[in-house]
Amino acid sequence: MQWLKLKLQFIFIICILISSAWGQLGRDPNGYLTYCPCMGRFGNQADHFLGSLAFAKALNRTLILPPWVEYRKGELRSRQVPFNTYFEVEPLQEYHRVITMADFMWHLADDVWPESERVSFCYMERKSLQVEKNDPEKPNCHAKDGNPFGPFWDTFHIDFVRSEFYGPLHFDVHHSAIAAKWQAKYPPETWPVLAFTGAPASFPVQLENCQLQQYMHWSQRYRDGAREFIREQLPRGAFLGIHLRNGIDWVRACEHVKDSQHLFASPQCLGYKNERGPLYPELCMPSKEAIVRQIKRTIKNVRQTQPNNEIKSVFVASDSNHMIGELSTALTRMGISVHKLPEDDPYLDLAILGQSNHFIGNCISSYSAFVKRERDSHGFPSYFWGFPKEKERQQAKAHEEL
Ligand SMILES: Nc1nc2c(ncn2[C@@H]2O[C@H](COP(=O)(O)OP(=O)(O)O)[C@@H](O)[C@H]2O)c(=O)[nH]1
Ligand SMILES: *[C@@H]1O[C@H](CO)[C@@H](O)[C@H](O)[C@H]1NC(C)=O
Ligand SMILES: [Mg+2]
Repeated sequence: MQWLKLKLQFIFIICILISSAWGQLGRDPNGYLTYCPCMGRFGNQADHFLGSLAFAKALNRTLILPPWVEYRKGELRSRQVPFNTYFEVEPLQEYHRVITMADFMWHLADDVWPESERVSFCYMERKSLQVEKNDPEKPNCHAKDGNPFGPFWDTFHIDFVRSEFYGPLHFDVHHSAIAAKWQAKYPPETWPVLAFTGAPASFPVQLENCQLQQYMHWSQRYRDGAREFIREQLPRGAFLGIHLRNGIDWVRACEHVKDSQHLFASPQCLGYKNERGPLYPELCMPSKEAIVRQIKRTIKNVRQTQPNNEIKSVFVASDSNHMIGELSTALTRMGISVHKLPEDDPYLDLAILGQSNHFIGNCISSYSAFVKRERDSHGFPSYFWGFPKEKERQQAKAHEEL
C-alpha cells in the first residue's frame, strides 16, 4: 500500500516536471520574431532592443532574444555574446513572452523553423557588396552579407533560403494600426518566424518605449560586480558617476551637430520635438574646463540641498580619456577622490553608473541614454554635460538674483 502510494507520487511528480518543461518550451501558436542587432555598439543595440520588444508585443509574437554583437580590436568578425550574460531573461517575461536564441534554436527550431523555411525579412532589396551576387531577376535581402551580418546568423548556423520584402509596412505600432496589417499579411500559421535583417525598431528609441527599460535587469554577475566595486573601491558616502564620451569616433560624430536638429540620443535632453531647444556643440563635446566647472557646481549644489548625503567621490566611465589627472587636481582640495575601473569593461561601467547617487551623462550618446533610462526607472537623478546651455543658465541665475 505504502509502496503504491510512493509510486503514484513519483509518477505525479514526473508528470508535473514534463508538463512544466512543455509549458516553457512548447511552441507558441502566435509565432516568433527575431532580428540581427546589426547596427552600432551596445547603446544603439539597446535602443533597438526596446523597440523590438514593443513590436513583438504589438504583433503578439514571442521575441527571440538575440545575442549582443560585439567588436574587438583586430578581429574581422563580430563576437556574439548571449543575451543573458548581461541581462536576466525572467523580468522581461513580465512584459512579454521571450526566449533566448540559444533555447529557441536548440529546442524549437527543428519543429517551428525547419531549414527549408528560413526566410529573411527586409524592407526592400539590399544590394550585395559582392556585385556578382546581385541577380536582377531575384532581388535579395543578402541577410548574411558582410560583418556583423554573416557572423551573427552563423552563430546558430542559420542560412536563409529566400527573402521577403515587407515594405511599405513599418514598425510604428504606437501611432498607427500597423500591427493588424502585419498580422494580416504575415499570419503565424504560414509565417511562424519573422527573422529581420536589422532591428524592427527605430533609432533613437521611441519615447513610448523608454519605460520598457524597467524590465532590463542586470545579471547577477554585473549586479555583484557593481556592488563590490562601490563597496570596496569608493569611500563611504554618496558618489557622482560621470560618462566622458571623447574617443576619436566621437569627435567625428560631433561634427554632425551643425547640420541637424537631432543627433543620436539627443531627444533625451532636448525632447523629441526639440521642446527644450536646438542642438549645440557643447552637448556633444564639452570642454575640459566646462566638465570641471559642472562637476564642482554639482557637488556644491548637493552640499547645499542634501547636506546629509554629500558627494564624497567621482566615478569616471569613458571610452577614451578618463581625465583622472585633471579631475584629481581640481577636486582633491574639495575632499573628493576620483576613480575608474582598473580594466576596461563597458558593461560594468554601465552597471556602476546606474547605481551612482548622481549622474552626468552625454546627451548625444546612446550609451549615456541607457544609464539615464535605467536611473529614471528607479527615480534616480541624471544631468547632462552642457545642459542647459551655460550662458542661459547664468542669465537665468542673474534673473533670479535680481
Ligand atoms: N568601458 C567603456 N566603454 C565605453 C564608454 N563609453 C563608450 N564606450 C564604448 O563605446 C561604445 C559606444 O557605442 P554605443 O554604445 O553605440 O554608444 P554611442 O556611440 O555613445 O551612442 C560602447 O558600446 C562602448 O563599447 C565608457 O564610458 N566606458
Ligand atoms: C497572444 O498570444 C498568446 C500566446 O500564444 C495567447 O495566449 C493570447 O491569447 C494572444 N492574445 C491575443 C490578444 O491574441
Ligand atoms: Mg554608437
